[in-house]
Formats: sequence, structure tokens, C-alpha cells
Amino acid sequence: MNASLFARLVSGFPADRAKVFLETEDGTEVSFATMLAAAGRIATLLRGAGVEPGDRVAVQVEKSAEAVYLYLACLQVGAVYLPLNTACTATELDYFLTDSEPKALICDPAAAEAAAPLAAVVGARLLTLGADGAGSLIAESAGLVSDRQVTERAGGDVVAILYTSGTTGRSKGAMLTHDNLWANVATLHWLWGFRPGDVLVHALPLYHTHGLFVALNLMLMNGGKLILLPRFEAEAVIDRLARATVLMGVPTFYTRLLASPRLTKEAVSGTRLFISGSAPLLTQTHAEFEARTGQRILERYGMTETGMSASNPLVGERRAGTVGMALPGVELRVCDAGGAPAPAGEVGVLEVRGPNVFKGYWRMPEKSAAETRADGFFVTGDLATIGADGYVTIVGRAKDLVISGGLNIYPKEVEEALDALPGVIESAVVGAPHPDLGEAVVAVLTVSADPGDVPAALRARLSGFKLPRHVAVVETLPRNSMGKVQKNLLRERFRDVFQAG
Ligand code: MCA
Ligand code: AMP
Repeated sequence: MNASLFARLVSGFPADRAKVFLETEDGTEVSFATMLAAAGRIATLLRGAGVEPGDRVAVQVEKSAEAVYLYLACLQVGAVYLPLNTACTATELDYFLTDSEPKALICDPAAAEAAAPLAAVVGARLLTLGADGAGSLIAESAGLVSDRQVTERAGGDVVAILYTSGTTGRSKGAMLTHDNLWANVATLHWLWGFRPGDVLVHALPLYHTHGLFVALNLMLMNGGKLILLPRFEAEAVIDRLARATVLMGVPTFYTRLLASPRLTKEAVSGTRLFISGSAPLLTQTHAEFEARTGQRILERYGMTETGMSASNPLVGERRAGTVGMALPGVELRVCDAGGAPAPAGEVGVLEVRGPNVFKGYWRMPEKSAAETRADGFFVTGDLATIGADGYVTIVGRAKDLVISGGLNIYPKEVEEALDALPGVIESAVVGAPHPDLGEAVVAVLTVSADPGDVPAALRARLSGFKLPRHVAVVETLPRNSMGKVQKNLLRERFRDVFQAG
């Protein structure tokens, strides 16, 4: 049997391919037939450009229906889909392309000139796709025959690489297989009760696990329908909830929805399920959302390397402040730093084993080994407890990480950029609670001269969401006897900088 994710997803499409799969922001409807035909033409273009099974196709484009066709085309030809954040700077892009050596790069027409030399160096065919669907990808594929052939793949073959930063060193490309993504989507489809007629409002980015492998894959498997919005905007989402049955989002979506007086019971009367993940959902948000809409948000937990691992139940208690229980077929355990299981109910590092766990980091076997136990459990770096009834509570992070609006920021990367600024002697980056983003970046510096406008000085090097929202200059950084910066003290000291009043 062909284990290609494409073949498995398409098997869930309705027999009547004239049915609508997605609706764009302006109300344009796209049928399954239109989508498959367009994906097939792009498949022909990619094959013609020499893309072979296993070759990487790097994609840095805005959200659009065409971006969905491109994703499907990559799966169809057996390529490795490699999505990149549209906020990446040239420095970040340089690293991702040099490391992954893609056969093709698809970027925004406005970015093509800057990307061309880099594409040439790595030997990638450069194609363009804009938010409006314009660009060489669609123009060049328009006249081509729509290929129907689905490249044969084994379940263990890599289908996608997603870069994730690390607490030390370079970003790592997490390799996900056809089996990983299929196992996860099939489990979620059953667990969350997806059924024909479900309509999902899609306002997440298409370059992360949440928007791509949870939201999009689920609706592909379910046979539609997706309301595809280019980005999250609370009023636009509320406008569409009357026609939708499911919303997926990061906690910031829910706090921003609550800020609108238009979020009422009536506005969500047709919506059966609100799902939250990627960052902790405050119990307060959970309670406010229930009071306003009568609906209890379903919180789940995941990671790029593992897809989804735990979820609150569809039927049963959705317990605020927890991420629910291990998914069927997934094992979770809590261990001490050495890997010994912690006694029940005690805090330790959460470890995951199951068909959802990735194949390893691209060309970094030593990093893959360092984060995997001999018995196959992957070490998440999240601190958790597991109750006697199986409910998992994420209580913190062993890894040095800030999650801002559902986006991960590794302090080390920001500190390296800060340390390179004139006037900065040393730096420490921590997260502080933020009413909109959950957490936001605080940079603490020691200086030899006025460093000026620090966020502005970092902008060329770091994506906008990684820039510090608060900069503080101190005499010295607090250190322990080993000389290590005591970030817990800094977190304590700066915990109120973003609080109003
Ligand atoms: C944008 N900005 C941010 C963020 N997003 N700053 C901090 N944190 C952010 N998350 C900055 C931009 O650089 C810009 O600054 C300014 O805010 C406005 O940008 P804009 O694009 O208008 O922002 P927004 O539309 O308000 O976006 C906020 C957002 C968005 C809706 C929360 O970031 C979002 O959709 N987040 C979801 C991320 C996600 O999908 N995470 C899942 C990862 P300037 O103008 O100065 O440049 S997958 C995962 O974590 C695992 C697997 C899981 O469990 O799901
Ligand atoms: P990423 O590396 O982008 O895949 O982000 C994964 C990280 O997001 C996890 O290791 C957690 O730290 C965090 N995360 C995801 N879902 C939740 C959740 N429901 N509650 C708390 N943290 C979460």
C-alpha cells in the first residue's frame, strides 16, 4: 500500500469532488476538483524542475488557497515540505536554506530578488507565490497537464521538515514522517469527533504544526470545509463563527476574542468546539470564555517534534489548567533529569513515546540522540505532573524558552544578537507575563555605553516577534556560585513590566 500522506488524506475526500473544500477571505469557494487539479499542475511543474522523492521544497509564502495547493503538490510528488516563517530575516533564511539544501524555493514575489543569489548557491529552482496567488508558481503551472500520479512512499519516509530553535546552538530541522503525521491526524479526527459537515475557521499561520498538521490536515482528512483567513483578526473570526463548527487557536486568540463585545452566546451558537494549544491557556481565560459563551475550551498539548501528545476529552471533563490525558497510542511519563521515573503526582520532565514522535533532527544525529532515551521516549523539556486519573498539568519549562503569542523564542538566540551590539557588555533574556501574548521578551543588559534603540538595532538580524518588548539596563546580572545567570531572579524582578497600571 502507498503510505503517502497525500494518498491517505485524499481517501477522505468526498466522492463528489464538486463539493467545496475551502472558502477564502473574500468568499471565493474552491472545490476539491479545483484544488486537486491545481495541485496536479504544480506537481508537474515540480517534477519538471527536477524535484525527486525526498528532495526538500522550501516554502516561504503568505497564506492563500494556492499555498494549500502547493502543500498538496509537494506531498503528491513525495517531496519533503519545508515551510518557513514569513517573518524570517535574510540571515535566518540563509541558514535554513544552506542547511536543508532544497531543490526548489517558493517565496513571495517581493522577496525574490533578495533570495535569488541564495537560491543559486544552494542550487534551488526559485519560484514565486504572492498572497493574491500571483507569481511564477501559478503562471508557469497554468498551462501544464495536471499530473494524477501519486509518488509511492513508505510510512517511515520523511514528509516534512520544520525548523525549531534550540536552547543551545543552531536551529534544528525536525523530520516528520508520513506515518507520524497520519497517525496523529487520524487519532485527533476520531478523538475530537470530526464529522461530515464540520466547518473550521482557519486563522493560524500555515508554517507551524498547529495550523498545518493539526488544522489543515484534519480538514483534508475530514473532507472539508475550511474558512481560510490570511491571519487572525478577532472581528473577522467572529463574523464567520456563525457558519463554523470548530475554531483552533493559541491562547492569544481567545483573549482577543474576549476583548470584543461581539463575542456572545448567540455569535457562537453553531460552533461545537473551541480548541486551544501551543502555549498555556490561563484558567482565567477558560472561565471567562465559558461565562461569556457557555462553551468550555478544549486544551491540548503538543510540540513540533511530536505533533499532539495530550488532549482534554471531547466528552468528559475538560479540566482548566491541564492539557488532558495522553492521546490513544501515545505514552507519557514524568522523569527526573537522569531519566528515572518520578513518583506519581511529582513534578518532572515530560517524556513522550508513540507513533507521533519524529524521526530525528535533519543531519544532527547527535542532537536527536541527546533528546531521546534508550527506550525511545523523547524528552520534551516541559515540566509536568501526571495525576492518578491521567490528567497532565504543564507546570513550567526545563528548557530556556519564551512562548509569545504561541511562537517560540529561544533566549540564547536573542542574547547572541544583543551581545553583538555596540555598548552591550552582556545580556540575559527572559519572558514576563503579558496580557495579550501570554509572555513577552524582556532583555536585561549590562552596558559600557548607551546602546540606543535596542529593538531597532536588532531588527535586521531577528524576526520581529523575537524583538524585546522591554529593555532594562542593570549594574550586574545575578549569578550563582557556578557563574550561571540566575534567570529565575530576573523573571521575578521583571514579572510586572507588562502589567497595566
Ligand atoms: C506578531 N508579533 C509578535 C507576535 N506576532 N510579537 C510577539 N509575539 C508574537 N506571537 C509582532 C510583529 O513582529 C509585529 O511587530 C507586531 O507584532 C504586529 O504583527 P502582526 O502580524 O500584526 O501580529 P498579530 O496579527 O497581532 O499576530 C499575533 C498572533 C500571531 C495572532 C498571536 O502571532 C499568531 O497567529 N500566532 C500563532 C502562532 C502559532 O501558530 N503557533 C503554533 C506553533 P513589528 O511591527 O514591530 O514588526 S506550533 C506549536 O507551538 C506546537 C506544535 C503546538 O502545540 O501547537
Ligand atoms: P514548538 O517547539 O513550537 O513545537 O512548541 C512546543 C512547546 O509549546 C511545548 O514544548 C510546550 O512548551 C508549549 N506548549 C504547547 N501546547 C501547550 C499547552 N497546551 N500548554 C502549555 N504549553 C504548551
